[in-house]
Amino acid sequence: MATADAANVLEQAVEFDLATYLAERQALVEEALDRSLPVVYPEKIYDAMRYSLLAGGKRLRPILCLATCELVGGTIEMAMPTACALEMIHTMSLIHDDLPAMDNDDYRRGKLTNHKVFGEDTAILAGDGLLAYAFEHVATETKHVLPERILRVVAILGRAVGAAGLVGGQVVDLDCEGKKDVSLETLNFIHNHKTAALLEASVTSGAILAGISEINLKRLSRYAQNIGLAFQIVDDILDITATQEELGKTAGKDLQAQKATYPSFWGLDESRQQAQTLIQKAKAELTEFGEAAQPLVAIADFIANRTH
Ligand code: GRG
Repeated sequence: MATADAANVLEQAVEFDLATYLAERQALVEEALDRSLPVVYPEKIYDAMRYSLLAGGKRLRPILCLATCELVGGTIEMAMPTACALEMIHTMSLIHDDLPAMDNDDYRRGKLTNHKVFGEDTAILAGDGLLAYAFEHVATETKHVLPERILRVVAILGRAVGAAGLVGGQVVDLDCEGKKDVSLETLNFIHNHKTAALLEASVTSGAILAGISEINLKRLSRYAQNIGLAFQIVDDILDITATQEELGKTAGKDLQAQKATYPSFWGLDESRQQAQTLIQKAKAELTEFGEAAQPLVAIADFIANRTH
């Protein structure tokens, strides 16, 4: 695509009504999540799973999955089970992250954390239940998609969750606690795995369900890796600059725990700059997709400018 055309796509994205787009998608995702997990016996575990799954949140991962499926010509219906599975996996990681053995937090999404309400034993099991159910849900509920694409998505989700993804990032993060000599390389490893891996799986899975080409899949992967790291830089900034009310969780935790963060390396201004650079790089990967990529362009900007 010529440079002028690329600039045009970015300009049109300014006019794109992201707030309405996000609100509509959030409503669809909320409804699908609610329907995905009815309460049956033993009610206690379903109540605990639903407590965190339906506690709000931006629903960014499912929205990205729906957006890339549509970008490649697929439908919302094709991607919704995977979109819900991504939110189940994300939610389980938050439940486990908040446990006393991990980050030990009392608040999440503006509510008491799962273990504070249901106890540690049930919170661990609620996370496990959501994780297993995510895979079941993709396998049993995905309709009008070739089985080999569904299988590929299952493999992508598994990799994003395990030691090559969230678990690997979390383990290095825990190892680094209290250390003063954490390198930028290690910090990048942690967040490429803890945060960017699931965002990348969100972006690629939707596109795979709709049958994307390998070359365009690589473009979307690079888009996702860039927004993933930018997302975490902004998360670190917000931990310093936002209030508990805005975040829905305890603010200032990184400073309190003397954790290595991007602002601790670069300061706030340079961190903002680095996030902007990553967002520009992410958006540059979308030029080939033309106007259809407007939602992804706008979501990248939203990530850089978010306040919670
Ligand atoms: C996945 C098997 C398995 C275990 C979990 C605890 C753990 C291993 C990993 C930690 C993952 C984690 C909590 C990463 C932080 C990611 C992050 C920036 C979360 C905040 O995401 P938002 O802002 O939250 O999208 P909302 O509430 O809006 O969904």
